[in-house]
Amino acid sequence: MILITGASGQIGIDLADALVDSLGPDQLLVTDLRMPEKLRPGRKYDVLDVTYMESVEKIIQAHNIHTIYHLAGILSATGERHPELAWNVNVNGVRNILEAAKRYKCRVFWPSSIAVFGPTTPKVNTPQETVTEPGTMYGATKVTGELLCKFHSNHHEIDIRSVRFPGIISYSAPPGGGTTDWAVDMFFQAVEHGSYTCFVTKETRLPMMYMPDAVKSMLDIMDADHKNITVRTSYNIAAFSFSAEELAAAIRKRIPTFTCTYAPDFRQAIADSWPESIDDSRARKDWDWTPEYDLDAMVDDMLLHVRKKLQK
Ligand code: AKB
Repeated sequence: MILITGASGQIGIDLADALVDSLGPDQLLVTDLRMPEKLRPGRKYDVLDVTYMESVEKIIQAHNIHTIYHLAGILSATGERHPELAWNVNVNGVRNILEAAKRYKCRVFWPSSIAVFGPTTPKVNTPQETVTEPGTMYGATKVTGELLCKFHSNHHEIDIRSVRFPGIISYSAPPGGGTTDWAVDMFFQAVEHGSYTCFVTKETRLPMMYMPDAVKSMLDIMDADHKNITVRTSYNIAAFSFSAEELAAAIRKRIPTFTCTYAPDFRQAIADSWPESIDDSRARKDWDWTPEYDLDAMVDDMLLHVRKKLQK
């Protein structure tokens, strides 16, 4: 059986749907700190706090888990406000999962982030192997996680695969506590209210990706031949980059009355420390990574689904 941790989060909901679609029902155990209000068919639910090793082991044993998508984690903005929580959940969580994967011979997917990069990293077309000196606690936990993945892959021969996600745009579940959340909020506010106050400046440009491509990246890397995986920290992956002003313009093309104002807060400094664009040639070469959505296709699809969701 496959285990997803943090399954009620932004990525977990869509990944679970994709796994149920491709594997059929009853292959999936979805877990989070609390049971969700709405249970979906085709999967089993349980409660799991990944910071407790005994709980992680119990779940893996009880459900005969062979593959783990370890998505439980604290994002960048929450991590800056609650650094100890971020360290506990992100570092102790991944440590427990990797330790359990070693004992029970599980394969693991773990998401890293562009947050491993920082002010001293080249900002444009950021290479796979480069300076990783993040200024945030979230970034520090992701660098540590990447090194733990590499250590366990090399020393214990666990099959761990990872990608460095950019900001992810989606409509199923809201992101929580990230610096790139403005790109999602802008769609919902544009459809609901026709206006949005953005918490980064209009010039802020970040790498982003539409959720179907994020899900595709996880399934593709997990399907790839073991011998082709040459990066055991985490792979750079990219789809497109845009500034807040460019996203607002793309939405305005479809909703001409939409207005966007800018009121940067503490998240601006985090955004300023991250790359503008990412070189993902290694992922393309090793496991044929290719995103399907460009900016226009993403905006069209997002507006369609957000309108449906908000009944507008
Ligand atoms: C965040 O903004 O914290 C995340 C990320 C880029 O890892 N979306």
